[in-house]
Amino acid sequence: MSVVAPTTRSAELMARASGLFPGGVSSPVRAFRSVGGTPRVIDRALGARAWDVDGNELIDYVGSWGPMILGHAHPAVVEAVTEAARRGTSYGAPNPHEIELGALITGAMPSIERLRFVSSGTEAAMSAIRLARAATKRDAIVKMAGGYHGHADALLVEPGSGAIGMPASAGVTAGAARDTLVAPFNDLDVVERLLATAPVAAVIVEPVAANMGVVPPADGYLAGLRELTARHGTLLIFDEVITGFRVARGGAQERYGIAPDLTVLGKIIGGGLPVGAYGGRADLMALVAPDGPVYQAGTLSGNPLTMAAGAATLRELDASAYERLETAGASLEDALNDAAHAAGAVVRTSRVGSLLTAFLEEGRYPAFFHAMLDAGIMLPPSQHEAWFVSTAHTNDDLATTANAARAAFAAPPVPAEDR
Ligand code: HOZ
Repeated sequence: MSVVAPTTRSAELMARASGLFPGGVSSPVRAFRSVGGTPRVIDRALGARAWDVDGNELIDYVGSWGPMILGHAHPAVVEAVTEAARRGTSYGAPNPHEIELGALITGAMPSIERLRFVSSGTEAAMSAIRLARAATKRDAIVKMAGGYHGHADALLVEPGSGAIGMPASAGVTAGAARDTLVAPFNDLDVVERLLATAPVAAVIVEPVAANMGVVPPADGYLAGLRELTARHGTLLIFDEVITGFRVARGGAQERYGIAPDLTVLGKIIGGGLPVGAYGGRADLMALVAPDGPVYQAGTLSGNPLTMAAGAATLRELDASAYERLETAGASLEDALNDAAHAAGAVVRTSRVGSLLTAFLEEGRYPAFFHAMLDAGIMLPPSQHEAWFVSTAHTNDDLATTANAARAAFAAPPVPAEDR
């Protein structure tokens, strides 16, 4: 007999939240609009688990949308943040933690010769585009349909994540969108045509698309982008906000062996605190203020808590961590495929390392999602987001997840009006 967990306290808090925040949330996808129902309000999290305010224990594959690669409240991260906080939370001046984190990043990603810390992936992508435009003296950029690079105006054209399916956000002016050209992901022909017809400052791409569900690059795609951009004097920007330190220590650029001109980072490098960074070739980064004319600044950029949390996280991510992430991701994918087969469900899994999506038949994700949640498994509340496996997920957690999936894959679809 399955017992549906009480969620009264979550419902009460969400009722209050909806009077305070649009959708009751601080970021749209958390509002459960694409799966229906009421979000769980989270009280605390430890390792691979989160507990909602009603005391329900959940195995967590959201992982704060990527940063929690070591699981929640990892002792080394908690200690680093606590120690840093005792020394003050922000100085508006250089601090040793940012120097350590900067060196850890450049050590892992050789294409990043210099970098600048900011406070979110949005800020990092926006700044990288500004830099590319200044360096090339060109206005146009190319992004991929369903590619998500945060919510700067020029990048909210055919975006992914919570805005997937929108041509652009309301409030983005025609002027801001005019210079953004769009190509389908994994289609080199369209990129080639765009670069041949207009002077393009940069091609920005998630090297593994992870905001339309996980979609790996086709063989030769990233190499093709590298070759085409080099041929046309266009910069290649990898948005590794999700893939950086996730699909390999050196990110997708290490995994696929392609060096971009500029890289955008976020998530893991902040250890669960707000962060972003952009960096790349030294000659390009020399254009950033105060060395050069491209202005960009931030009160909380490089703040010591984030930098300490990020450095502590990266120090833990050794070769054995990546081996574990790879095996755990692969065994979860295999178990999900077996569960789907046993349930007679049509499911296509897509995975790169510890990043995966189970694509269900059209309209079936909401029922699957809720059946999993009722069984104590917290998945992203959208078919178009990635699941994140951490080093804290045990083999038992993965087996529990697969068992739950076996029943959940068979859940009847929720009618659209009930979502
Ligand atoms: N844009 C994030 C997913 N791709 C969601 C962030 C959040 O809601 O926390």
